[in-house]
Amino acid sequence: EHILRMFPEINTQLAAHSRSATQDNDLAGYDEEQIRLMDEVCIVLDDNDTPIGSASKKVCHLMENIDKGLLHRAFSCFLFDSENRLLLQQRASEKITFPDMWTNTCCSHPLGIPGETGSTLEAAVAGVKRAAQRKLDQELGIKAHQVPIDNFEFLTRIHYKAPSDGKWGEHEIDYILFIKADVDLDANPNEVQATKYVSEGELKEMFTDDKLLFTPWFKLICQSMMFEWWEHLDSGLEKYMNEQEIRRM
Ligand code: DMA
Ligand code: MN
Repeated sequence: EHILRMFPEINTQLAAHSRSATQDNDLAGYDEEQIRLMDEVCIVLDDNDTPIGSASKKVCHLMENIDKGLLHRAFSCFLFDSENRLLLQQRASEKITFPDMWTNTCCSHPLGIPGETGSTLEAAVAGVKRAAQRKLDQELGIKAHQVPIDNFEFLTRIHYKAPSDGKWGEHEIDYILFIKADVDLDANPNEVQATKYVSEGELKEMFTDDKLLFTPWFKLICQSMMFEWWEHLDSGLEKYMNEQEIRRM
């Protein structure tokens, strides 16, 4: 409860105390659509992933709040085609956090709305799967019928913190979701500037190219479990699924 006292910006109900991002000095000069998305409502968490309130995407991503301990819920989706190649995206220059960087298929936040929140792990997993289906369409133009909710697999949760540029950053409990699907892409240029399917070898090769930038969470996941999970995509992935413990990174 003390974290709520530290953050007058956090709403315990959905009443918006803080000023709308569209009329905000912190956001002057950024892309209009990305500014609008900073008004999305994120789920604020305690260290055990229990929802304790909500706050705007803007409030959750300001380093001055993160430095005081503000934490929110997120997901990272990894989509593999039938040849087990991973779909990567390069973030648009318009993104306020981590622009131009290569990363996993799709990342975002479940919203503080009924279908996407959840206090039990089971309900939270259902919520992030819905959020993943929503954002795969918004970022990459992948229609929901090609990525049915029941085809997402939840692996584990990663708690990590990463600054972006000094002013902005991430501090999240990040739900890792895998899905195998052959999909049609129609990338939204406000979100994604390039896409690429890679094999394990091709991704390792990309990491050796120092002209390419990668997001910190994608690097953390690749340095830890990614390649082991990838090896088990078609057999034995079950033993990595539904991990109860939060991995702290
Ligand atoms: C946020 O991703 C989630 C993680 C795991 C970093 P993002 O910055 O791509 O979110 P959004 O697409 O909603 O801006
Ligand atoms: Mn975030």
